[in-house]
Amino acid sequence: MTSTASRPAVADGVKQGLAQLRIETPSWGYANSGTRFKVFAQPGVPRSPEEKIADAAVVHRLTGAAPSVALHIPWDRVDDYAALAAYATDQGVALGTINANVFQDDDYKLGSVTNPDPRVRRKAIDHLLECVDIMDATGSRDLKLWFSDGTNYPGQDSIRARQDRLTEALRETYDRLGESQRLILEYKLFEPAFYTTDVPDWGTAFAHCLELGPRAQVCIDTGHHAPGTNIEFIVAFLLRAGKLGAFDFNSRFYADDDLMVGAADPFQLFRILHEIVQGGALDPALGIAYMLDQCHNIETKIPAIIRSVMNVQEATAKALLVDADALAAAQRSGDVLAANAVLMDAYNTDVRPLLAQLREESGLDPDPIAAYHRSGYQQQIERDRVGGRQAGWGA
Ligand code: AOS
Ligand code: ZN
Ligand code: ZN
Repeated sequence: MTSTASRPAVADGVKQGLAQLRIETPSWGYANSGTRFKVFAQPGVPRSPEEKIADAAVVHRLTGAAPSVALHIPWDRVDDYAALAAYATDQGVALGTINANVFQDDDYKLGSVTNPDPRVRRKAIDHLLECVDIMDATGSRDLKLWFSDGTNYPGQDSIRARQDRLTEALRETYDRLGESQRLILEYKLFEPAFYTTDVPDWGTAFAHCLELGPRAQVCIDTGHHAPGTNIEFIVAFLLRAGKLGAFDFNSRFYADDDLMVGAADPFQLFRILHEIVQGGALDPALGIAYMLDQCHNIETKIPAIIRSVMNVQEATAKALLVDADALAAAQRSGDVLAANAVLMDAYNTDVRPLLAQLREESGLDPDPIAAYHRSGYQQQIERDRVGGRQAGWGA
C-alpha cells in the first residue's frame, strides 16, 4: 500500500487535507503534572505563561501544524492579556481556547455552577464571565467549559435541580459571548464525582447546547467515555447536527489517563479521523478546534507533544487515503468485506515516508523529534529555567 500512498495524485490529496489540519496544544501540557499521588517535577519546565507559549511555539516551528496554544485560567493568569497575545504573535503562535477552572477551590466541594449554595454558584458564574472578558483581550474564539460538578452519594442533592442550575449558568455565560465567540461544553463520564456527574455524556452536552443556541457546541474529550464506547459514532452524530465544536485529544487505557493521543489505540484515532474526513470537517471553515488535552507526567514534555501532533497527522493521513469511491461502491452493493477492506487498506498503510516527504516540501525537518533533540532547546531551558511550575493539579 505504500506504493498507493506515494502515487502523485494520492499524495496531493493527502497533502491538501493535511494542510488544513491545525492542532492546538495546551499550555498545561508543558508544565509539571502528575496524578493524585505525585506530581513529578521535570527540569526546564515553564515558570510563566510566556514560557509555556515559547515552548508551544517550538512545537509549531518543528511541526508546522500547531499554530495556537490553549490557555487555562487561573493557571495562566496575567495582568495584561492583550500583551500576552502580542507576545504569542511575536513567537509565531496565537492564543486559542480559554479553558475555565471552576474545580480548584474549597468553595466547589459540592459543585460550582450546580452547587446548592447560590453564593458559590455566583462565584463560579463570575469566573466564567471573567473568562469571556479575557477572550475579548486575547482575541480567542472559544470558551471551553468542563465542570467537575456532580455527587458522590444517592440522595446527596437533587439531580433535576442541578440541571436547572446548570441551565441558568450556561445561559448567563452564553448571553455574555460576543458574536464571533463560542461556548464549548465538555462532558465526562465520572471523576471527580462518582455517583452522578452533571454533564456526564455527549447527549447531555448536546441537549444543553441545542437549548443555548448556534454558538454553543460540544467538545469530545477522547478520554471521557466508558470503555468500549464508539466515539466515532458520536463524532458522526454531532457533525451531522452541526454541534461538534472541539476535540480534546488524548489516549486512555482505563479512565481519563490523559496519555499521548494515538498511543493507546491508534486504530480508534483513525476511525475518528475517518468520520472527520468523510464529513469534510478538516476545513477550518467548519470551526472544529482540534486540541490536545494531555499531561506528560513521566515523559519529556516537548517531544511528547511533538509526537502527539505527529500521531494526529498520521491518523489523518491514513483517513485521507481511504478510497472514498471504492468505499461508497462497496457500501451501496452491500459488500461488507470489501467495504471493511477499503478502510483497513488505508489504516495499514505506512504513511510515515509520505509525511516526511511533505514536511521536506514545506521546508521542515522530515523528523521533527530528531530536529528537536538536535536544536539544543531542551538543554537551554534546563539551564535557564530554575523553579519550573506545576500545571495546577494538587497546587
Ligand atoms: C478534565 O478532565 C478535562 O479533560 C478538562 O478539559 C481539562 O483537563 C482541564 O480543564 C484542564 O484545563
Ligand atoms: Zn478535556
Ligand atoms: Zn479530562
